[in-house]
Amino acid sequence: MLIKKQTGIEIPSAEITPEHVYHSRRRFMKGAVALSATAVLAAACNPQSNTSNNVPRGSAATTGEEGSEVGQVAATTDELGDSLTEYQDVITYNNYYEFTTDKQTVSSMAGDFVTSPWQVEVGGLVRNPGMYDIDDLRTRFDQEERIYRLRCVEAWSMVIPWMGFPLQKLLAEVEPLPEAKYVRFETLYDPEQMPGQKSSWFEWPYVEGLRLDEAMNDLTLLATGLYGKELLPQNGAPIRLVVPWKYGFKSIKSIVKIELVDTQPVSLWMAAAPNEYGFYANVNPEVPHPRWSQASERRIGDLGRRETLKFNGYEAQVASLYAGEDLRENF
Ligand SMILES: Nc1nc2c(c(=O)[nH]1)N[C@H]1C(S)=C(S)[C@@H](COP(=O)(O)O)O[C@H]1N2
Ligand SMILES: [Mo]
Repeated sequence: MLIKKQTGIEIPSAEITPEHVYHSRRRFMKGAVALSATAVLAAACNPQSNTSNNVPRGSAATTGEEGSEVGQVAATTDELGDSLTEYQDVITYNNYYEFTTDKQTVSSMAGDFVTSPWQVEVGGLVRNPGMYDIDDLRTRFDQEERIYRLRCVEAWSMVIPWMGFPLQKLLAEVEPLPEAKYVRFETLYDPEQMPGQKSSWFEWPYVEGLRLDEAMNDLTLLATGLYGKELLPQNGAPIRLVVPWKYGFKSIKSIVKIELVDTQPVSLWMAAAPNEYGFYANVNPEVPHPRWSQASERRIGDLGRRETLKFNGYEAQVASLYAGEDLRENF
């Protein structure tokens, strides 16, 4: 039986140390600490700093405002029969370090983020580079609904009905050259709008990458909406990547640049924690994170934990991408 909580999500039981706290501590101990770092550390470790933040202006989360309606949600479960995560949970429990490392404050902090006008530059090793306007991207390719499980590396997960189009359609249009081996993605860099980018813990902007064959896989989605509504800023508006068989951090938000390249991109997380986050980051219950197991996960809205599935349950669709490769080596 599936037991659902009555009242949205609760603060996670912090069975794991949140990433930013750990890195703060680690760098602190290394002595590589600037003045602002002390503040970050204090904020991260002080539970009161979480509650002092919940008074922001009218944002989606605080007003209950939703994204504009653009479609309908056809199903109530994914293909495994797992229930969709409540919309309110999807838009109020977010990882978006450009705003804050506090998941439950992202939605209010991101409320005023300007997502229009917006352009995405697609270039690098392609025959037809171009600037795409977001409105063009929304209408040029059929918007499909894709219900995907999202598995965060922190061992929580959701089931989200996305809307968008396969990245392969955009790539087909720009025509990667034979030398192109990887796709590199970049989030907007705008510290005035995204205060988290003023933090020197990370090398901004957020960067992610895929091997070209991963990028061309039919599951790989450029999402512009969820739950039949336009994306809200906290979920990566106006356009973000969704790669459901990889840990959530690969699904980069608010993309402004897509570049075809011949060498493996270095992602923000690879640079920040090279011993923890590899380029591939495929969901794999058998490969623990250095500090916690990945064998199980907490589905937001459920009680208890469930087993984590290899490739997040998408083995049939993606295992062939890694035939003959060592999945531990290639974490
Ligand atoms: N630019 C950017 N993209 C990002 C992140 C981020 O901090 N910045 N967080 C990632 C992580 S860790 C996860 S789990 C997912 C969360 O997506 P959601 O908030 O829409 O559920 O976004 C990913 N994309
Ligand atoms: Mo994540």
